[in-house]
Amino acid sequence: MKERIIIIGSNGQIGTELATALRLKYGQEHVVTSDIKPPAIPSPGPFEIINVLDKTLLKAMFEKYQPTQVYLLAAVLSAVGEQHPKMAWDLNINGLLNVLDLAVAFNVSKVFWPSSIAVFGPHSPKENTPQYCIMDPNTVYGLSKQAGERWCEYYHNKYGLDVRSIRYPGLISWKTAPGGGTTDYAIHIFHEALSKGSYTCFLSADTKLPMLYMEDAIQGTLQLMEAPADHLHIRSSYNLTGFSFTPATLAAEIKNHIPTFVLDYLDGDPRQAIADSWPSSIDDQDARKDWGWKPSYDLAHMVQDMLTNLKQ
Ligand code: AKB
Repeated sequence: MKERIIIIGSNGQIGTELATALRLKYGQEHVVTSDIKPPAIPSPGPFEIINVLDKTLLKAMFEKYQPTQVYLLAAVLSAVGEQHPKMAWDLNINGLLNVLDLAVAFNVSKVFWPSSIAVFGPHSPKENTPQYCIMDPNTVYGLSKQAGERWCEYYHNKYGLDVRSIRYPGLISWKTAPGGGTTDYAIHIFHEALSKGSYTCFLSADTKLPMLYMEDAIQGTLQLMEAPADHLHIRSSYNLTGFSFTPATLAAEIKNHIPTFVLDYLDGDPRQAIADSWPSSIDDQDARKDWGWKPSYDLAHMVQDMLTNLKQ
């Protein structure tokens, strides 16, 4: 069967790179990208302007393309979510419900929806956070991702919808800017290390968070979407990680390439409290067992790749 794929929210950090990978795999015309605005750099292949909260237009897009797979990436992230809590809840939850309903109505074969380490909270175990544990998220983004996971599992159990999901940690990439999250510092630091030789970090030196290089995130997402359905025993969302680091360890690694690099820290940023409520490291053994997840980048390899690409 020829796949017909729709990506909703394709202009963002994940969408931009996922669209390229899916077009390479399935062919340009088989992947429709969509967002609320045209992309800054137009890419070849079909594109639609869509707001996932506009049910009428969304349904028209499903009617037009009759998708076999849908990737819903439109979301408000953690830091911006705290500034606009109701808007974040509305987009993250009602956008998801609109897509799940249409996916059932149009017999879509597979749906992908990203969750996040933000589903965990201050009472979740900090190190090697397991798939199942206490989850008490205290950001609107985390609340919406946790509720979204419950909805995904519900649609799978109740309507047989093949919905698949990953709890992404912080994603590090050089092609597209991050979109208003707490882990964004781990990208800004590279840009400023190269342009100014210094960076002021909004998280403290010892704030350890789980992270993943975008190339691995895209490979992992494709791997999960290709896995046989009966191998997947988690229909909420899979824990996933690459490696964990603090701003201080990241800076030390950058200094191996730019010895004069200077990192200092800003006190009192609201993103610190968000980071403090999240895990420091993640246990992703279910993803490894069920669909063969294995990241290929470690911290040193990621830093080298980021600097090489951003220099060009
Ligand atoms: C954020 O910082 O909000 C995101 C995430 C970890 O989901 N990058």
